[in-house]
Amino acid sequence: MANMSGFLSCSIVILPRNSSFCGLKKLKLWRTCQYKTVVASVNEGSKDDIRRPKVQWYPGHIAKAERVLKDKLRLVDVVLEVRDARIPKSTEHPELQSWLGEKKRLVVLNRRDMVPQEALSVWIKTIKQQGFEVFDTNAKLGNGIQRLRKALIFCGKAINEKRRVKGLLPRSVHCMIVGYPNVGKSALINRLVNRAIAKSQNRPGVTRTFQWIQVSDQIQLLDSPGIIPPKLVSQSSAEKLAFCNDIGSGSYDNQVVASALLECIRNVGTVWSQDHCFVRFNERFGIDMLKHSGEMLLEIISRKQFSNDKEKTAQKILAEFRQGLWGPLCLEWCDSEL
Ligand SMILES: Nc1nc2c(ncn2[C@@H]2O[C@H](COP(=O)(O)OP(=O)(O)OP(=O)(O)O)[C@@H](O)[C@H]2O)c(=O)[nH]1
Ligand SMILES: [Mg+2]
Repeated sequence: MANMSGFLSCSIVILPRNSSFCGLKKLKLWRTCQYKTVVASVNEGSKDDIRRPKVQWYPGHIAKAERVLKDKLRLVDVVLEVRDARIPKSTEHPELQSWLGEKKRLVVLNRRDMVPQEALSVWIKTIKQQGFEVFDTNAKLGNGIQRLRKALIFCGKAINEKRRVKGLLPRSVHCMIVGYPNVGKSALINRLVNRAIAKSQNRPGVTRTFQWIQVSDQIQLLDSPGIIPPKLVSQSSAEKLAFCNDIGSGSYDNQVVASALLECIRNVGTVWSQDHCFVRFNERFGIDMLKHSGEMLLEIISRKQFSNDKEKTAQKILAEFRQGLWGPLCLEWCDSEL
């Protein structure tokens, strides 16, 4: 795991006397370098990652879902790609664009309630710069849904205008919802339809079949099972999917992943004004997160509160993070921030 001790112990810098301008410049440069190091380690993981057991998940039902999804794409006008706002980079399917070709792709950053506004704004700006229309939603409570609905109706109008020119009758816009498992695809559909029509539960792999859902006479949605690439982009991304419960729990070791999560949070909390998480963590477990490595934190909490049961401790840590009990946290930053 990235060793942050150097960064932390150096966070107080003594500037030489009467060199305020030059010193400040140096400090800024030094901070930028540290920032880059931390962001790189958060996004890419460190060399030490290779020492940890690999997280890999590609069950048969996902392989099948990918095949069907490619086939169903012929039937849709628009694709709504749902990502987890806590890890927008790790929940972007690397092959999606090549499957879509010229088809319209809208990006939804869901779980907006689970990340700080600052992080959300930066991600929205970055994805917009990549040429996509972006929507931020909370599919659990329904925030941001109205804007999305309007955008889909707008897409439908453009399609029907082309149909009218060709002498065809108008029809509803056909939109497929795609994304990694457990990012909130079905919850989003339920919000768009205003009733619980698609099965939505807090575990990956709930939706197993493709299901057409008529939202109104203007919009028809296709719910789809979560997909992930056969080989995950990097171990750092794979671990983040595990932190966020976006891949099957059978594919990783809870203790390894919980330690890695704590290490990751030690990094992101330090850099991106997300340090409320340290206070919350201290309130809950009575430990200063910055004083120990992720592995040590797991060890200490297990000793102090769980009679040395490290598995139970790991499950508790993962559950608390996934419930958002340490406050809003975005676990990855965009490269454009570097
Ligand atoms: N806090 C929060 N929870 C959400 C949000 N959207 C969805 N959820 C919850 O996340 C869990 C997963 O949602 P689903 O809609 O089943 O996710 P999915 O992408 O359809 O998952 P699969 O069908 O397994 O691929 C559910 O418990 C939802 O209530 C959100 O914006 N914020
Ligand atoms: Mg689903």
